[in-house]
Amino acid sequence: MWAGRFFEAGGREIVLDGGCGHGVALFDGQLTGELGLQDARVILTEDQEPAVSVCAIAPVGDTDGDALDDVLMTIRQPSTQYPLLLHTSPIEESLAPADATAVLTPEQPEHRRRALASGDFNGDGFDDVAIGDPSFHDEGTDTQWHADDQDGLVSIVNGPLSGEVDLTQADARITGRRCRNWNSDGDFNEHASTFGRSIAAGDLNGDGLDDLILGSYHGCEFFLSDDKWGLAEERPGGEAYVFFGPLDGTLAARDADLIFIAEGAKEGVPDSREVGWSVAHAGDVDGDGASDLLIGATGIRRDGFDFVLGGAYLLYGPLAPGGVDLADADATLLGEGLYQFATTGSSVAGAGDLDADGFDDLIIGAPGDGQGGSLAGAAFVVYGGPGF
Ligand SMILES: [Ca+2]
Ligand SMILES: [Ca+2]
Ligand SMILES: [Ca+2]
Ligand SMILES: [Ca+2]
Repeated sequence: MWAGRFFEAGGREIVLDGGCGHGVALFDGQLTGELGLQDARVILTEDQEPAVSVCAIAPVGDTDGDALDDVLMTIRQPSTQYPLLLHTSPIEESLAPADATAVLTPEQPEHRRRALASGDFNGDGFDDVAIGDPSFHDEGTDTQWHADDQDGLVSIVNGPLSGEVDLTQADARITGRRCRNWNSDGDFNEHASTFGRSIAAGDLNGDGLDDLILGSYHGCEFFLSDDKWGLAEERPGGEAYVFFGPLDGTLAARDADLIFIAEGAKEGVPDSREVGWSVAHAGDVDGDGASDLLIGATGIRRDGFDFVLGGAYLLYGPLAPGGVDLADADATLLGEGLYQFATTGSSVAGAGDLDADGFDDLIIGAPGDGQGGSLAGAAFVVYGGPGF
């Protein structure tokens, strides 16, 4: 479910996303009482378009410069390909594929789960789109040492967009690397990095250009550096990355301007904290005028306890380029109670200034939290202030 401005200036609308196969509906924002699909302003369901199924939808900011939000959605076609459709505003009548402004074909279109975000990375006034594919994998040509393999992909395409867009021709392309550790038999264990599982955007360094925030909760770019082959622990701690705009050309995760690593990663033995399960531009939480950053980590444990609570790391800007050990985060916000696998931090967001005290506030999701009943889930609002 999302909110955005899709129809006209000044309004605010709500998008209901039923998940893959259940369609999507856009409602006006000023509605009350019990409503049905018949009350939606625009819908797309399989009744209307039996050949396609909507899988994911997100507002992607204003890619065409008319001050209204646009809609990007992943659809499944009968060929089990999952292209992305961009509908630019105003979205008056139809979300049907035939009415899309642009059709984006991913590099590996058979993958269904993609992370979407938008921001104006190049500062031309049109929002640009970032598309993460954590399942992307390309073995490269060095099949023995895997020095050139790519695992997880984020494609950035600059707005405005129209017609057929082939994401092999994206304006910028960032890849992660598969996590491997060699065993004593000369063989290796491996697992996907999940690079691009989470994406967010915002201006973190205050230069007026939006910056790209990425998460890779199984990432091991840092401690699997080339001089540490063979020493790597099997459980990577996860990583988060920030690339300052503008974004151009071919980049790797380790080209990031900022890399956030799990506690212990410097020593090659990170705790498996699932850093970067979610990421967010937090707004200005401490009120110093600089943007702050929130990184969800569903694998954080409470000191002295075995169970996994999850939580989030808060980092106050301005952030100088370089590597940041999350042991040095300005605040670690832990889940509450004693709930194994509370998965606190599976979603994080800047909430704006909810209590109107001049400090931006945070919201952190915990779908496994048990305080309201087994697996009832919870969301925590954390009010900003002059510092934790
Ligand atoms: Ca732009
Ligand atoms: Ca910036
Ligand atoms: Ca701040
Ligand atoms: Ca506040």
